[in-house]
Amino acid sequence: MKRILTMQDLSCVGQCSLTVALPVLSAYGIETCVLPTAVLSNHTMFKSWSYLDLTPEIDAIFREWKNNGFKFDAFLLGYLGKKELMSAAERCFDEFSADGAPVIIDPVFADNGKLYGGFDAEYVAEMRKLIRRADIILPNITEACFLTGTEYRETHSDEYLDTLAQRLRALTGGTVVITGAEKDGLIGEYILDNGKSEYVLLNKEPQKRHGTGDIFASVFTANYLGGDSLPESCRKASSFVIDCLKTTGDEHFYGVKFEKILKERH
Ligand code: PXL
Repeated sequence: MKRILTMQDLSCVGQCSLTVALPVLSAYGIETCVLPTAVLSNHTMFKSWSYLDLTPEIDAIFREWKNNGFKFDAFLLGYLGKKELMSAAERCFDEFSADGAPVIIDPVFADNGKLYGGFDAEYVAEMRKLIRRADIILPNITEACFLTGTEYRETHSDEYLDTLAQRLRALTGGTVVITGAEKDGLIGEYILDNGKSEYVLLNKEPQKRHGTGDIFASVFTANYLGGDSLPESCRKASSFVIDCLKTTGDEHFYGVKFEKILKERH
């Protein structure tokens, strides 16, 4: 059985980051270890939140992991929150990777053309460096634009997506999976892997909800580590997110009811 380390925040309320990654990865049979980057009362799409930065605890955690000889077979990074955590992430890859452990990074700092609250150009610049360590990156269109200095557009031609993907590829050297790519009224991923590009597209649900990127990243990672191909992992993750959106309805504004879909599928 694979042992993964997922590094992202713990938002006590909000169905995102660790409260998604932990149940999803575990349900797929993966031993899931966590490195919480911060504890928030709730995610930052609510009108206010508290924020405890856990950077000061990282040294102690790493010291004990070293003492106990822990290694991880894969890494999934999501919302880190502070740029200081990027060097912690690099230390983590250096010190705690089992042989050949893939690094999957969802940059998580922006959406809908804008940075999330609390992020700035410096954070983006640090993320640009961190993704050099990734085997696979999972940015949405907005993050892809910030990372590559490309103009944000709501409609995506093949050329636009290809430019974004090639620019990202030049930054990371790894596989690029751009999420939220839209084509012919469908939505999904634009993948650039080893010089080959392809779309994975499904029907678009009209509503947008918070946390769906985190669900996508977790389901994608679970399937990919389970041996599915990149496009198949994307297709399963997108279809999972679409089912979550369908089941959630309009009255639940801050996330999606992924628990029901997870239960049905396991
Ligand atoms: O879903 C991404 C995410 C994760 N964690 C926190 C967030 C967000 C997006 O806003 O605020 C705390």
